[in-house]
Amino acid sequence: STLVAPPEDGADFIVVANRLPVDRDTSGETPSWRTSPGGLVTGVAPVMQTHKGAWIGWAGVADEEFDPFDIDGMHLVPVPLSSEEVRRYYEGFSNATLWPLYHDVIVPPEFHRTWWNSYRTVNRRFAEAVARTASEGATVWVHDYQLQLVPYLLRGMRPDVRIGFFNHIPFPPWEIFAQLPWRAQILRGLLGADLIGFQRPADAQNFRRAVRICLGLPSSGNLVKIPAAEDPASELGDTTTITRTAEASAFPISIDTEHLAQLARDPQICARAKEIRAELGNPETILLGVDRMDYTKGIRHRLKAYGELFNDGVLDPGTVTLVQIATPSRERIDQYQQIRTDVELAVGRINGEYSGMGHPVIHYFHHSYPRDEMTALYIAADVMLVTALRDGMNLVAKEYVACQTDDDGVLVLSEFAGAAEQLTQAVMVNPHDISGLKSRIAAAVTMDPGEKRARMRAMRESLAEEDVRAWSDAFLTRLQQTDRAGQAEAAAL
Ligand code: GDG
Repeated sequence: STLVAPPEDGADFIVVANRLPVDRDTSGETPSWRTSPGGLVTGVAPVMQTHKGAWIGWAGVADEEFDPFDIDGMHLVPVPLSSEEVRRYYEGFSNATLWPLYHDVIVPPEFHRTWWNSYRTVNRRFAEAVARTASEGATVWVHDYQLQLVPYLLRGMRPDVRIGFFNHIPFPPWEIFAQLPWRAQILRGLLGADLIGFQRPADAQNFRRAVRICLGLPSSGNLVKIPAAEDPASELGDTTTITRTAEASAFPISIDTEHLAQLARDPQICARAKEIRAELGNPETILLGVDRMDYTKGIRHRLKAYGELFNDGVLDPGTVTLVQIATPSRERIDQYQQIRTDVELAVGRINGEYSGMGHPVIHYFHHSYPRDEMTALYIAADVMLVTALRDGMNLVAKEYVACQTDDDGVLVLSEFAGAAEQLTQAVMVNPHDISGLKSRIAAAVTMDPGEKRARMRAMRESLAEEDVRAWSDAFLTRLQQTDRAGQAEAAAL
């Protein structure tokens, strides 16, 4: 790559993500921007505000270019995408190649060279936008699987910046990752970062093993040694001079625990929780599922187990109901249309078989809700079902726990969600084992109040400490240290 000179008035701290944290609102006379607060915003906002910060990403509107703008104390730099790029880079390579590949190939990933070319083009565009925005020696934090080539490309353009990367989804074992025709390029792309963060130690380990097998680069502990030949910022082309190191380790993401607990204590939201319970006909037990409509979330497995519990006479359709919210997601992708059809068929069958007049056993919603309503649902639910077949973390599980301020609720949690490593007091399930899932759901429904409280309190206490601020602090602190450690290590070799 060609070197890019730092701009005069650049930003010292840059977040790079596929999406900017805003949505375009075209309902009014003049179009405007609405912020869409997510966990990442909470995690990085304090750093954005104390530094000269910027966020670089796509504004969510294809075929349109927007100038940089400021909103809620953040400086946003939009990167344009054409509708063809949305098809190939985003829906294609990101969500129909990488997403299933990184989630244990639950559905078959598709490999298309046209998608890969588009992914490269778009990653280069993002890297160029960062190179033009970052001040001399700036810190750049790149997020997620859509942008895995950005660290390498950026390092080639701007060797002076410090680069962190965080992968929000799992990193697969080599035996699965090896299917990817462009596996070496992806690994090199990530190794352009000084620090590569993953949700679980096992993800970091999978990555380091892939680097060893595929690129022949050994690691010591969490550090990968990068030879000159693999370093876009080095003039030397050899494989024996180690120019720097990259660290790959785990930084489990979390939520804004205190904010959620505050919402959960808000009298209006508590009143709404009671009202929801009444609207559902005051059942003895409310079970809840909240997921993006995605085949990774195990919604079908959950429904199968739930339906069988009525058939077996373990659950009574007169006293139990399940609220399943499946937020619309990636709706133009075939596999997402398929999972929606499958879920809706299962809901229809189970309701048709077991519901009473005015008492459906499943209340199913295919739309999204405001945060307050979600919180009221979390409070109202007696049992939360998180049965993902594979999930990087799963924030829904953590949000549910944070909202149980009276410690009265049970979390059923898949052992295949990253959250299982922190929420160890949950009722753990293997969602593939339908018998096991059934008996755990039944145990959750009938768990005695003392045990419920003890488990919930332990989980709530751990989340009070391990919130999203602690996560971003840990990552960014490590990123500042890694460079120094890396240089010392490289010099010693
Ligand atoms: C990816 C990884 C990892 C959902 N429906 C509504 C709504 N939500 C919110 C939830 C939660 C978020 O969306 C979903 O986060 P998850 O972590 O559960 O899952 P993914 O979307 O797959 O996220 C995942 C995460 O990145 C972070 O690193 O944990 O493993 O797959 O916050 O509450 N929010 C509102 N209305 C809805 O209808 N307001």
